[in-house]
Amino acid sequence: MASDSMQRTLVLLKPDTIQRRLIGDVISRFESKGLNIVAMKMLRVTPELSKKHYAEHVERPFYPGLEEFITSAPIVAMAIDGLQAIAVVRNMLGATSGLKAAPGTIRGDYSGSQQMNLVHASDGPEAAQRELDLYFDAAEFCDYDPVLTGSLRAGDE
Ligand code: FUP
Repeated sequence: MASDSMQRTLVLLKPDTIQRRLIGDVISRFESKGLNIVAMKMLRVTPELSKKHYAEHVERPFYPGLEEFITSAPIVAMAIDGLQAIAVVRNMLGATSGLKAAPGTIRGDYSGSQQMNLVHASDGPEAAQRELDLYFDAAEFCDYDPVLTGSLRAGDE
């Protein structure tokens, strides 16, 4: 990653995205924004992985339902690079609940649920590192020079 403001974030397309056939629509938004997908795979979240991923929520009353949901069908995990990618992607997702997320955001446009909010993204640099390590080995990141970069932003950005 080139500049200081380049970041890598972990994005999960949750079981509702897969069940509703929205994988393509959601990925398309990240591509259209100019972000770079540098790793991607489909997997089934186990209860063990769910407890690691949602460690801060394990004791919360909503956790059992959240685990049941996140393990109910496969997910798609992605590593996404871009300038300020952590905040940019979070803003693209919108508020946690689809009932509150603004129109134009992914959750605002596609979700009417607090739990089934389609997409997860890391909420800060430490979370991104921890979560990328949970889902990907170092060898799975496919860094490359995106040929469109010169048409997506100025050279000093
Ligand atoms: P976010 O960072 O936007 O993904 O949201 P949180 O870390 O606050 O919550 C993690 C997941 O728990 C969310 F995707 C939705 C789910 N959740 C519930 O199902 N019920 C709640 O009351 C709060 C969160």
